[in-house]
Amino acid sequence: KNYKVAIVGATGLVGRTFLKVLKERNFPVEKLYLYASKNSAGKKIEFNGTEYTVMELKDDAIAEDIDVALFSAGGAVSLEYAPKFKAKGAVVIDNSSAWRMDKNIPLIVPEANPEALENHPGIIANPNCSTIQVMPVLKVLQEKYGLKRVIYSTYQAVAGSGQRGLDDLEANLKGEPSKGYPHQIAFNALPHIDVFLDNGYTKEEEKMINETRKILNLPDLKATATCVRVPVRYGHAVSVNVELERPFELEDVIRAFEEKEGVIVQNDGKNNVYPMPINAQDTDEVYVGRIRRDFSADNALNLWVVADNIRKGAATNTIQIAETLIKKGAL
Ligand code: 11C
Repeated sequence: KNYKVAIVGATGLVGRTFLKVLKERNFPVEKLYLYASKNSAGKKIEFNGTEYTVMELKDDAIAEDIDVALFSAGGAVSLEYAPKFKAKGAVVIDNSSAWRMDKNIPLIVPEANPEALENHPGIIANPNCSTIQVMPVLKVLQEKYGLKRVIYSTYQAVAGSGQRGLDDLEANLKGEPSKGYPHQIAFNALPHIDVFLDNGYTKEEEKMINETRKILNLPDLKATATCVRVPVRYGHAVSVNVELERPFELEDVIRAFEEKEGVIVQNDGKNNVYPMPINAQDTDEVYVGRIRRDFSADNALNLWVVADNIRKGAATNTIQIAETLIKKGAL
């Protein structure tokens, strides 16, 4: 069967990547419906030999025969329109943070919790990019040894802020000030992603903690995070310190990562082999390296995890959720 696919936010950074990834993975598309804001309506986009015109997102433009709608147009649009698309019979897979922590909405990384798609309610949430990329790796450790505590420190690319982040970095490199970030990002590091909360954390840090607990179904997992924006164009890196419930042998951990679908081990520091954003760019895998024992705690491990935040962190994971639904006969 081929599917009628809607993309909401079709002209944004993630929206454009949806189209690229659908094409690359030969997703069985029968027809596309492309939606965006008024500013982008009327643009023409070619897909598999057919030219589509981007439509303005409004109630009377929602087609009646959409099978699956991929949303990446921000939380407010998702909150308003996901239920409207669902009411017309579409399954919505949403990239925004709007639905993620709703207890009725599954939050999915296919390599970690595909079982949570059973009896889904018609809206499915795609996690935050920095969370997604750590899940395939942590799932391996959870299954083999149990998780006791996780400490994240992130190094996040400007593409995480969309086109505006990329534009700020380029502007800074020409000596111009940032328009989106509160400070210069070129040659700098900002310990500030998303808004600050009253408890001193940022919302990005809170998202990583809460989403990890939900995806791994460990509501009491001890977890903390520090999220930092760095002047990298594409690809987030996360330093992960993890305490396990049970003892491990390092070579068993490495072998288990090597066997995990979607994970590539790059772990040969002496030969300068370790994951880097510049190599992860434009790929769909999660890369793990710097795998080493943390001698300061029992059963503890340090890891360095890198992925393309726009692909595995957003577009690819969303499309993998749709592919998983197809496999389960749920689309
Ligand atoms: C960033 N992780 O790098 C953010 C972007 O909750 O979907 C994605 C925000 C989200 O800025």
